[in-house]
Amino acid sequence: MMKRLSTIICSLLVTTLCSFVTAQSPYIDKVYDFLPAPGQFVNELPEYEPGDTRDDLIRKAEEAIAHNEQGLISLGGYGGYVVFGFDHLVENQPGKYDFKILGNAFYAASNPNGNATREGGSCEPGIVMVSYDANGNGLPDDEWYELAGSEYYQPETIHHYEITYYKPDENKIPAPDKNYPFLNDTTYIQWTSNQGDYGYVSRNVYHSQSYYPQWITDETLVFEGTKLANNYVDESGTGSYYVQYAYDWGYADNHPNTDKRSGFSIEWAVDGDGNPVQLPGIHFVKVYTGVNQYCGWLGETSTEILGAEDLHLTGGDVDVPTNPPTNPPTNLEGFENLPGFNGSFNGSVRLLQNPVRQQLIIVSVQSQQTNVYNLIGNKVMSFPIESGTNHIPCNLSKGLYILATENYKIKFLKQ
Ligand SMILES: [Ca+2]
Ligand SMILES: [Ca+2]
Ligand SMILES: [Ca+2]
Repeated sequence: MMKRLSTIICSLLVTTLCSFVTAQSPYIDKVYDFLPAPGQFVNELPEYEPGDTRDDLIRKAEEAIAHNEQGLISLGGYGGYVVFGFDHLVENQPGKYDFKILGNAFYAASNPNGNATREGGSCEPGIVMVSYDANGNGLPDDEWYELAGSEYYQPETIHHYEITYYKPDENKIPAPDKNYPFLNDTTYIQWTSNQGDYGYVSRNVYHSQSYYPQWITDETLVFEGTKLANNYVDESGTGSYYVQYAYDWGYADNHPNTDKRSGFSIEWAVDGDGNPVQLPGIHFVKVYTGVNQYCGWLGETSTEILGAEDLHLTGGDVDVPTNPPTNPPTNLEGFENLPGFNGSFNGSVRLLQNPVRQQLIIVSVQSQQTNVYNLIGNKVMSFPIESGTNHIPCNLSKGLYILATENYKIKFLKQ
């Protein structure tokens, strides 16, 4: 009887262990959403077929990148995104890369200017966000957190950027580029942003299909997020050789897949105000194209995704080399002696929209005095802020400044 009982227990254990093991795939299990911004690969990667719905395209994206298929999907121009998930909690292990995202980034074999010290080639950085299934329903309907990569605190990085693309009239009279015959319509798809800039996604002779997602009937497409500074240089000076330089760390499709910097650590997570957040792990990932740039004959820069994997299951969970900061840098190049600065950042104040145009938009949890200093340490503005969102007119000349309260300090760029 004992033997029989232990056999039953053993087989139960084996069954349980087996189901436990088979339930944990290191790779993407499911794609939950997919919406590329307009671009030359839209409706091709994956392919739109007449009659396809949004669900069909989500399924096609899943067939391409889930289960280690390593097909390729293109997220199009700035803001285009994919949301995917794992079948288990990807653990946040301290000091370790936790998961990896596969793109198609590569470094150029040659650079006409011999700028060998910078890694560059085809690097199309995508912003990565993560989510923990807090309500346990298996769906990505919980809080999202951005992974603050190397550029997060750079003054050129714009947070809360919002772009609107306008559905094109496919039969409009094209406006070809006189100098670049491969651009056959330079006013094809118009876009505007909440920063006051605007432009067009051009059409080129290499891709003749519509660049606007055909399964979307809306007249406009709106995307919101963090926008990185342009990362390309026309190294030829004549538009024939563009190099997109890699950002340091923390972005998808930014370093080759063989580079450990295509890995991500969940410890980099911040909330919408930039406050660091410690998560036990994550179930869901969102990636969106993080630059809004156009490189001549290369077209718009678009992040591509081939897959993702849990590095704790594939054995690639090496140490994060330099323990990058998840807080704003505390060594602000000599400005730590500014009056009232105690060297810590408690997140009670945030500067929205950096670069600054006509006004400083400051969110604060308390009323307090606020000062602005120029780069030689002179106080150039001083004003009180209230609890809540403050709109402070700013007519400073163009340049870099420091905004400082008692316990918060940030560099900003006045445009
Ligand atoms: Ca959920
Ligand atoms: Ca980690
Ligand atoms: Ca790419």
